[in-house]
Amino acid sequence: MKEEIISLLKKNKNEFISGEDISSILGISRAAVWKYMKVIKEDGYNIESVSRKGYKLISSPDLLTFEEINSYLNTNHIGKQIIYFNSIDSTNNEAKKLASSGCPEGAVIISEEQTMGRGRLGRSWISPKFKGIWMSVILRPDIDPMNVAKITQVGAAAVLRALKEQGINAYIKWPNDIVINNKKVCGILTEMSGEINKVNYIAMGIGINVNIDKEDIPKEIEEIATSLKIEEGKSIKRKTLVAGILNNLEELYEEFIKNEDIKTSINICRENSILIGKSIRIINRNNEIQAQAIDLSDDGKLIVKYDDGSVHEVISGEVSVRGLYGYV
Ligand code: BTX
Repeated sequence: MKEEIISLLKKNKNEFISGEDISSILGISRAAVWKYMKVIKEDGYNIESVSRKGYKLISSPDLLTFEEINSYLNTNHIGKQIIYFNSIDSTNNEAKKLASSGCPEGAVIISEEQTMGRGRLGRSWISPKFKGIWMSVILRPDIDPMNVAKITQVGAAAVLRALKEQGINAYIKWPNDIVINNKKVCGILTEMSGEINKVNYIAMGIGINVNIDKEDIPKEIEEIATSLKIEEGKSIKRKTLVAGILNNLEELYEEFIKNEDIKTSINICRENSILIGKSIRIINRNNEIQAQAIDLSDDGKLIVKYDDGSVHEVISGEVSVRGLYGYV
Protein backbone atom coordinates (compact mmCIF):
# COMPACT_ATOMS: atom_id res chain seq x y z
CA MET A 1 0.00 0.00 0.00
CA LYS A 2 2.91 2.32 0.80
CA GLU A 3 4.05 1.88 -2.83
CA GLU A 4 0.59 2.75 -4.18
CA ILE A 5 0.43 5.92 -2.10
CA ILE A 6 3.92 6.98 -3.24
CA SER A 7 2.98 6.46 -6.86
CA LEU A 8 -0.23 8.53 -6.39
CA LEU A 9 1.82 11.32 -4.83
CA LYS A 10 4.27 11.12 -7.75
CA LYS A 11 1.48 11.28 -10.30
CA ASN A 12 0.25 14.45 -8.59
CA LYS A 13 3.70 15.94 -8.06
CA ASN A 14 3.55 19.69 -7.34
CA GLU A 15 -0.17 19.44 -6.57
CA PHE A 16 -2.08 18.59 -3.45
CA ILE A 17 -4.05 15.39 -3.31
CA SER A 18 -6.55 15.11 -0.51
CA GLY A 19 -6.57 12.34 2.07
CA GLU A 20 -10.15 11.70 1.04
CA ASP A 21 -9.18 11.14 -2.61
CA ILE A 22 -6.33 8.84 -1.63
CA SER A 23 -8.61 6.85 0.64
CA SER A 24 -11.32 6.43 -2.00
CA ILE A 25 -8.90 5.64 -4.87
CA LEU A 26 -7.09 3.00 -2.83
CA GLY A 27 -10.07 1.77 -0.81
CA ILE A 28 -8.51 2.38 2.61
CA SER A 29 -9.62 4.51 5.57
CA ARG A 30 -8.49 8.10 6.13
CA ALA A 31 -6.78 6.93 9.34
CA ALA A 32 -4.83 4.36 7.33
CA VAL A 33 -3.76 7.05 4.85
CA TRP A 34 -2.51 9.15 7.74
CA LYS A 35 -0.56 6.21 9.21
CA TYR A 36 1.06 5.29 5.89
CA MET A 37 1.95 8.93 5.28
CA LYS A 38 3.85 8.96 8.57
CA VAL A 39 5.86 5.89 7.53
CA ILE A 40 6.52 7.31 4.06
CA LYS A 41 7.87 10.53 5.61
CA GLU A 42 10.09 8.44 7.88
CA ASP A 43 11.48 6.77 4.74
CA GLY A 44 12.81 10.16 3.68
CA TYR A 45 10.04 11.51 1.43
CA ASN A 46 9.50 15.22 1.92
CA ILE A 47 5.72 15.68 1.92
CA GLU A 48 3.89 18.90 2.64
CA SER A 49 0.59 18.30 4.45
CA VAL A 50 -1.94 21.09 4.73
CA SER A 51 -5.33 20.63 6.36
CA ARG A 52 -8.26 20.65 3.92
CA LYS A 53 -5.84 20.51 0.96
CA GLY A 54 -4.11 17.20 1.59
CA TYR A 55 -0.63 16.05 0.70
CA LYS A 56 1.96 17.27 -1.78
CA LEU A 57 5.22 15.49 -2.65
CA ILE A 58 8.13 17.94 -2.49
CA SER A 59 11.05 15.56 -2.97
CA SER A 60 11.89 11.87 -2.91
CA PRO A 61 14.85 10.22 -1.19
CA ASP A 62 17.57 8.40 -3.14
CA LEU A 63 16.16 4.98 -2.31
CA LEU A 64 16.59 2.10 -4.71
CA THR A 65 12.93 1.04 -4.81
CA PHE A 66 11.00 0.30 -8.00
CA GLU A 67 8.98 3.53 -7.52
CA GLU A 68 12.20 5.58 -7.51
CA ILE A 69 13.98 3.80 -10.35
CA ASN A 70 11.14 3.08 -12.76
CA SER A 71 10.77 6.57 -14.24
CA TYR A 72 14.39 6.46 -15.45
CA LEU A 73 14.11 2.99 -17.01
CA ASN A 74 13.57 2.45 -20.71
CA THR A 75 13.85 -1.33 -20.72
CA ASN A 76 11.34 -3.94 -21.81
CA HIS A 77 12.08 -6.52 -19.17
CA ILE A 78 15.26 -5.92 -17.13
CA GLY A 79 14.28 -4.07 -13.94
CA LYS A 80 10.56 -4.25 -14.60
CA GLN A 81 10.41 -6.22 -11.37
CA ILE A 82 12.56 -4.91 -8.54
CA ILE A 83 12.63 -6.86 -5.29
CA TYR A 84 13.80 -4.38 -2.69
CA PHE A 85 15.36 -5.00 0.73
CA ASN A 86 16.44 -2.63 3.43
CA SER A 87 19.04 -5.16 4.52
CA ILE A 88 19.96 -8.65 3.38
CA ASP A 89 22.89 -11.10 3.62
CA SER A 90 23.69 -11.06 -0.11
CA THR A 91 21.56 -10.08 -3.11
CA ASN A 92 23.21 -12.91 -5.07
CA ASN A 93 22.05 -15.44 -2.46
CA GLU A 94 18.52 -14.06 -2.69
CA ALA A 95 18.63 -13.99 -6.49
CA LYS A 96 19.61 -17.65 -6.56
CA LYS A 97 16.84 -18.59 -4.13
CA LEU A 98 14.23 -16.65 -6.12
CA ALA A 99 15.48 -17.89 -9.48
CA SER A 100 15.29 -21.52 -8.34
CA SER A 101 11.67 -20.97 -7.40
CA GLY A 102 10.79 -19.54 -10.80
CA CYS A 103 11.43 -15.78 -10.58
CA PRO A 104 11.46 -14.52 -14.18
CA GLU A 105 14.33 -13.19 -16.28
CA GLY A 106 14.99 -9.52 -15.77
CA ALA A 107 14.00 -9.42 -12.10
CA VAL A 108 16.46 -7.37 -10.05
CA ILE A 109 17.17 -7.86 -6.35
CA ILE A 110 18.44 -4.70 -4.66
CA SER A 111 19.35 -4.09 -1.05
CA GLU A 112 20.36 -0.91 0.75
CA GLU A 113 23.01 -2.95 2.58
CA GLN A 114 24.48 -6.44 2.57
CA THR A 115 25.58 -8.08 5.79
CA MET A 116 27.46 -10.86 3.99
CA GLY A 117 28.18 -9.47 0.53
CA ARG A 118 30.28 -11.88 -1.49
CA GLY A 119 33.11 -11.52 -3.99
CA ARG A 120 34.63 -14.28 -6.09
CA LEU A 121 36.18 -17.44 -4.60
CA GLY A 122 34.58 -16.96 -1.19
CA ARG A 123 35.96 -13.45 -0.67
CA SER A 124 33.81 -10.86 1.05
CA TRP A 125 32.42 -7.59 -0.31
CA ILE A 126 31.76 -4.69 2.02
CA SER A 127 28.36 -3.12 1.33
CA PRO A 128 27.49 -0.29 3.73
CA LYS A 129 23.91 0.99 4.03
CA PHE A 130 22.59 3.58 1.55
CA LYS A 131 26.10 4.20 0.22
CA GLY A 132 26.32 1.86 -2.72
CA ILE A 133 24.48 -0.14 -5.32
CA TRP A 134 24.24 -3.77 -4.29
CA MET A 135 22.09 -5.60 -6.79
CA SER A 136 21.69 -8.88 -8.66
CA VAL A 137 19.98 -9.41 -11.99
CA ILE A 138 18.32 -12.75 -12.83
CA LEU A 139 18.98 -13.83 -16.42
CA ARG A 140 17.85 -16.98 -18.20
CA PRO A 141 19.68 -17.05 -21.52
CA ASP A 142 19.07 -19.98 -23.80
CA ILE A 143 22.78 -20.46 -24.52
CA ASP A 144 25.51 -23.04 -24.18
CA PRO A 145 26.76 -22.98 -20.53
CA MET A 146 30.29 -22.77 -21.99
CA ASN A 147 29.44 -19.21 -23.04
CA VAL A 148 28.24 -18.01 -19.67
CA ALA A 149 31.60 -16.59 -18.57
CA LYS A 150 31.30 -14.02 -21.36
CA ILE A 151 28.35 -12.42 -19.67
CA THR A 152 30.54 -10.77 -17.03
CA GLN A 153 32.00 -8.66 -19.86
CA VAL A 154 28.47 -7.64 -20.82
CA GLY A 155 27.86 -6.50 -17.23
CA ALA A 156 31.17 -4.63 -17.04
CA ALA A 157 30.45 -2.86 -20.35
CA ALA A 158 26.97 -1.86 -19.14
CA VAL A 159 28.36 -0.37 -15.91
CA LEU A 160 31.10 1.47 -17.77
CA ARG A 161 28.70 3.00 -20.27
CA ALA A 162 26.31 4.06 -17.51
CA LEU A 163 29.17 5.75 -15.64
CA LYS A 164 30.25 7.57 -18.81
CA GLU A 165 26.67 8.77 -19.33
CA GLN A 166 26.96 10.43 -15.92
CA GLY A 167 30.25 12.02 -16.95
CA ILE A 168 32.36 9.65 -14.87
CA ASN A 169 35.52 8.31 -16.45
CA ALA A 170 36.45 4.78 -15.44
CA TYR A 171 38.32 1.72 -16.73
CA ILE A 172 37.63 -1.99 -16.84
CA LYS A 173 40.03 -4.33 -15.16
CA TRP A 174 39.40 -7.66 -16.82
CA PRO A 175 37.43 -9.66 -16.06
CA ASN A 176 35.13 -8.25 -13.39
CA ASP A 177 36.22 -4.94 -11.89
CA ILE A 178 35.72 -1.30 -12.75
CA VAL A 179 38.48 0.99 -11.57
CA ILE A 180 39.06 4.70 -11.19
CA ASN A 181 42.49 6.04 -10.40
CA ASN A 182 43.81 2.46 -10.25
CA LYS A 183 41.41 1.54 -7.44
CA LYS A 184 38.36 -0.69 -7.48
CA VAL A 185 34.99 1.07 -7.54
CA CYS A 186 32.84 -1.84 -8.74
CA GLY A 187 32.95 -5.62 -8.80
CA ILE A 188 30.81 -8.11 -10.67
CA LEU A 189 30.04 -11.64 -9.49
CA THR A 190 28.38 -13.90 -12.04
CA GLU A 191 26.97 -17.17 -10.72
CA MET A 192 25.17 -19.84 -12.68
CA SER A 193 22.94 -22.83 -12.15
CA GLY A 194 22.86 -25.16 -15.08
CA GLU A 195 23.20 -28.60 -16.54
CA ILE A 196 25.65 -29.87 -19.14
CA ASN A 197 23.91 -28.19 -22.04
CA LYS A 198 21.37 -25.92 -20.42
CA VAL A 199 21.53 -22.78 -18.32
CA ASN A 200 18.83 -22.69 -15.65
CA TYR A 201 19.63 -19.18 -14.54
CA ILE A 202 22.40 -16.67 -14.03
CA ALA A 203 22.62 -14.31 -11.05
CA MET A 204 24.68 -11.33 -12.11
CA GLY A 205 25.70 -9.46 -8.96
CA ILE A 206 26.90 -5.90 -9.35
CA GLY A 207 28.39 -3.96 -6.45
CA ILE A 208 29.28 -0.28 -6.83
CA ASN A 209 30.83 1.94 -4.21
CA VAL A 210 28.83 5.08 -4.86
CA ASN A 211 28.70 7.42 -1.87
CA ILE A 212 31.10 5.57 0.40
CA ASP A 213 33.37 7.90 2.37
CA LYS A 214 37.06 7.26 3.03
CA GLU A 215 36.37 6.33 6.65
CA ASP A 216 33.90 3.60 5.58
CA ILE A 217 36.66 1.69 3.80
CA PRO A 218 38.37 -0.89 6.03
CA LYS A 219 42.15 -0.48 6.44
CA GLU A 220 42.89 -3.82 4.74
CA ILE A 221 41.48 -2.63 1.43
CA GLU A 222 42.18 1.11 1.48
CA GLU A 223 44.98 0.66 -1.05
CA ILE A 224 42.72 -1.04 -3.58
CA ALA A 225 39.20 0.34 -2.99
CA THR A 226 37.62 3.69 -3.73
CA SER A 227 34.17 5.15 -4.42
CA LEU A 228 32.57 7.45 -6.96
CA LYS A 229 32.11 10.09 -4.25
CA ILE A 230 35.77 9.96 -3.21
CA GLU A 231 36.94 10.25 -6.82
CA GLU A 232 34.40 12.79 -8.05
CA GLY A 233 34.34 14.86 -4.86
CA LYS A 234 30.55 14.86 -4.68
CA SER A 235 27.61 12.57 -3.93
CA ILE A 236 26.15 10.73 -6.90
CA LYS A 237 22.44 9.93 -7.33
CA ARG A 238 22.20 6.17 -7.06
CA LYS A 239 18.77 5.65 -8.64
CA THR A 240 19.68 7.22 -11.99
CA LEU A 241 22.88 5.18 -12.06
CA VAL A 242 20.98 1.94 -11.38
CA ALA A 243 18.56 2.75 -14.20
CA GLY A 244 21.44 3.64 -16.54
CA ILE A 245 23.13 0.31 -15.84
CA LEU A 246 19.92 -1.67 -16.41
CA ASN A 247 19.15 0.25 -19.63
CA ASN A 248 22.61 -0.49 -21.03
CA LEU A 249 22.56 -4.06 -19.74
CA GLU A 250 19.36 -4.86 -21.59
CA GLU A 251 20.71 -3.45 -24.85
CA LEU A 252 24.02 -5.31 -24.64
CA TYR A 253 22.43 -8.50 -23.29
CA GLU A 254 20.00 -8.63 -26.20
CA GLU A 255 22.89 -8.61 -28.64
CA PHE A 256 24.41 -11.45 -26.63
CA ILE A 257 21.37 -13.74 -26.62
CA LYS A 258 20.45 -13.09 -30.23
CA ASN A 259 23.66 -14.57 -31.61
CA GLU A 260 25.82 -15.41 -28.56
CA ASP A 261 28.02 -12.60 -29.79
CA ILE A 262 29.34 -9.87 -27.53
CA LYS A 263 31.16 -7.68 -30.02
CA THR A 264 29.83 -4.37 -28.75
CA SER A 265 30.52 -5.28 -25.13
CA ILE A 266 34.01 -6.50 -25.95
CA ASN A 267 34.76 -3.32 -27.86
CA ILE A 268 33.73 -1.29 -24.82
CA CYS A 269 35.88 -3.51 -22.56
CA ARG A 270 38.82 -3.27 -24.95
CA GLU A 271 38.66 0.49 -25.47
CA ASN A 272 38.43 1.08 -21.73
CA SER A 273 40.78 -1.64 -20.53
CA ILE A 274 43.23 -0.71 -17.78
CA LEU A 275 45.31 -3.84 -18.43
CA ILE A 276 45.99 -3.87 -22.17
CA GLY A 277 49.57 -2.78 -22.83
CA LYS A 278 50.67 -3.40 -19.25
CA SER A 279 52.88 -5.93 -17.54
CA ILE A 280 50.73 -8.05 -15.26
CA ARG A 281 50.86 -11.02 -12.93
CA ILE A 282 48.42 -13.86 -13.46
CA ILE A 283 47.69 -15.63 -10.22
CA ASN A 284 46.19 -19.09 -10.23
CA ARG A 285 45.96 -20.44 -6.69
CA ASN A 286 49.58 -20.26 -5.46
CA ASN A 287 51.08 -20.09 -8.90
CA GLU A 288 52.03 -16.67 -10.23
CA ILE A 289 53.29 -15.86 -13.71
CA GLN A 290 54.31 -12.60 -15.32
CA ALA A 291 53.06 -11.56 -18.76
CA GLN A 292 52.20 -8.65 -21.00
CA ALA A 293 48.44 -8.06 -21.51
CA ILE A 294 48.04 -7.44 -25.24
CA ASP A 295 44.35 -7.65 -26.11
CA LEU A 296 40.92 -9.13 -25.44
CA SER A 297 39.65 -11.84 -27.77
CA ASP A 298 36.23 -11.40 -29.37
CA ASP A 299 34.83 -13.94 -26.92
CA GLY A 300 36.13 -12.17 -23.84
CA LYS A 301 39.41 -13.91 -23.01
CA LEU A 302 42.52 -11.94 -22.02
CA ILE A 303 45.30 -12.37 -24.58
CA VAL A 304 48.73 -12.31 -22.98
CA LYS A 305 52.31 -12.69 -24.13
CA TYR A 306 54.77 -14.48 -21.90
CA ASP A 307 58.47 -13.59 -21.60
CA ASP A 308 59.39 -16.43 -24.00
CA GLY A 309 57.29 -14.74 -26.70
CA SER A 310 54.44 -17.25 -26.66
CA VAL A 311 50.89 -15.89 -26.78
CA HIS A 312 48.05 -17.38 -24.69
CA GLU A 313 44.39 -16.73 -24.04
CA VAL A 314 43.47 -16.59 -20.37
CA ILE A 315 39.95 -17.64 -19.31
CA SER A 316 38.50 -15.66 -16.43
CA GLY A 317 37.43 -18.58 -14.16
CA GLU A 318 39.95 -19.05 -11.41
CA VAL A 319 42.65 -16.51 -12.14
CA SER A 320 43.29 -13.17 -10.51
CA VAL A 321 45.14 -10.53 -12.42
CA ARG A 322 47.31 -7.92 -10.74
CA GLY A 323 49.66 -5.19 -11.85
CA LEU A 324 53.36 -5.78 -11.46
CA TYR A 325 53.57 -3.82 -8.22
CA GLY A 326 50.02 -3.71 -6.92
CA TYR A 327 46.34 -4.08 -7.73
CA VAL A 328 46.57 -2.61 -11.25
P1 BTX B 1 36.40 -10.06 -6.07
O1 BTX B 1 36.62 -11.41 -5.47
O2 BTX B 1 37.07 -9.73 -7.36
O3 BTX B 1 36.79 -8.93 -5.04
C1 BTX B 1 36.69 -9.12 -3.63
C2 BTX B 1 37.85 -8.42 -2.97
O4 BTX B 1 37.74 -6.99 -3.16
C3 BTX B 1 37.89 -8.61 -1.45
O5 BTX B 1 38.68 -9.72 -1.11
C4 BTX B 1 38.50 -7.30 -0.94
O6 BTX B 1 39.90 -7.33 -1.07
C5 BTX B 1 38.01 -6.28 -1.96
N1 BTX B 1 36.76 -5.61 -1.54
C6 BTX B 1 35.80 -6.00 -0.66
N2 BTX B 1 34.79 -5.13 -0.63
C7 BTX B 1 35.09 -4.15 -1.51
C8 BTX B 1 34.43 -2.98 -1.95
N3 BTX B 1 33.22 -2.61 -1.50
N4 BTX B 1 35.07 -2.22 -2.87
C9 BTX B 1 36.27 -2.55 -3.38
N5 BTX B 1 36.92 -3.66 -3.03
C10 BTX B 1 36.36 -4.45 -2.09
C11 BTX B 1 34.27 -8.84 -6.86
O7 BTX B 1 34.85 -9.92 -6.24
C12 BTX B 1 32.78 -9.08 -7.04
C13 BTX B 1 31.95 -8.35 -6.02
C14 BTX B 1 30.47 -8.47 -6.30
C15 BTX B 1 29.64 -7.80 -5.26
C16 BTX B 1 28.18 -7.83 -5.61
S1 BTX B 1 27.23 -6.77 -4.63
C17 BTX B 1 25.76 -7.48 -5.18
C18 BTX B 1 26.01 -8.97 -5.30
N6 BTX B 1 25.75 -9.66 -4.05
C19 BTX B 1 26.86 -10.21 -3.53
O8 BTX B 1 26.91 -10.84 -2.46
N7 BTX B 1 27.90 -9.95 -4.34
C20 BTX B 1 27.50 -9.20 -5.52
